[in-house]
Amino acid sequence: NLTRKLLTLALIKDGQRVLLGYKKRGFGEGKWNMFGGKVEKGETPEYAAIREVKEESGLEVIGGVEQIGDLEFTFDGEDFLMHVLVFQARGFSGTPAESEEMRPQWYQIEDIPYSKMWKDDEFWYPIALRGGKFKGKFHFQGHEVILNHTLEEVEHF
Ligand code: 6U4
Ligand code: NA
Ligand code: NA
Repeated sequence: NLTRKLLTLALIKDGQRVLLGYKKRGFGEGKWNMFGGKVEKGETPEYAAIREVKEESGLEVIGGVEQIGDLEFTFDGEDFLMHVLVFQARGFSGTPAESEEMRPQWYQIEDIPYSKMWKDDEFWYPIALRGGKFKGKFHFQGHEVILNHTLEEVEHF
């Protein structure tokens, strides 16, 4: 029986570029990732996603977020499951600013540094980047090897 943790990720897309953050500390340290974190007590996942974007990138989400993904991550030999809801910001304002946790940088879609990211990202980013919605499960050995996974595109959640 796995302990479930609820987390968020937020896609910040502006035309053909996306904002990623280099994670300076914590879970996934040293990897480029979208912005996000744990959903805290009393928060909706949407509110948590917007809060994390502000805290980690300095950007203000405008017009709220829309859910685009539902992912579950498990790790061989570990007793927890990370349930990650992926959202897309409908709009945003401000200029990205480095935080304690993340160093933000815009990437053209064709330059996304998948080799320096979580291995699952290359599976679902392409769906997200063309406006699709998806559901998936990834089982890791350590933080670099996917032992098995499922991924499907969905119409809605
Ligand atoms: P603290 O340091 O407690 O404030 P917090 O920002 O709440 O942390 P954090 O950064 O530890 O949470 O959350 C982990 C982040 O990593 C979440 O946004 C989800 C994301 N994440 C976890 N596994 C991932 C994976 N396999 N692929 C991916 N993102 C993942 O793209
Ligand atoms: Na975080
Ligand atoms: Na955070």
